[in-house]
Amino acid sequence: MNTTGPSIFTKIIDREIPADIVFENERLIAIRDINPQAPLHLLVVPKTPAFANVTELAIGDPGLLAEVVATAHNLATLHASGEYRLVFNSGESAGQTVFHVHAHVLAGNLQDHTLA
Ligand code: D5M
Repeated sequence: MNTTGPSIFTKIIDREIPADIVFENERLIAIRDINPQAPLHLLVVPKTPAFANVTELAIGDPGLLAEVVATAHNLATLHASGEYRLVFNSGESAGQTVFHVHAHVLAGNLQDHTLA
């Protein structure tokens, strides 16, 4: 649970700050990462702020996690070849900086990249 006020993603969902939104429905939003690590680098973000990381999401709403994965596939197909890398940083020491669960969708020439 987020105890430090609205996350940057909640502010984007609420249109308080701008973002390049590529997909949105009632439960998810997808935006272009502000600091892309691959030719295609999207973030698929559940709108609920209830889950800080993918473990919490998997336990709390596995259907929503499945929707994140399906959306990643659909967007990688629409914006790239359909092949993609899905990354969930979970915890500060793993590189997580925003504690509102989100999937990094990376696609295109990833051979030279390690992790987002
Ligand atoms: O990933 C957090 C990601 O969020 C990181 O790759 C940068 C991205 N980010 C941060 N602020 C923005 C805005 N305003 N627009 C788009 N993308 C943003 P993590 O896994 O927590 O390190």
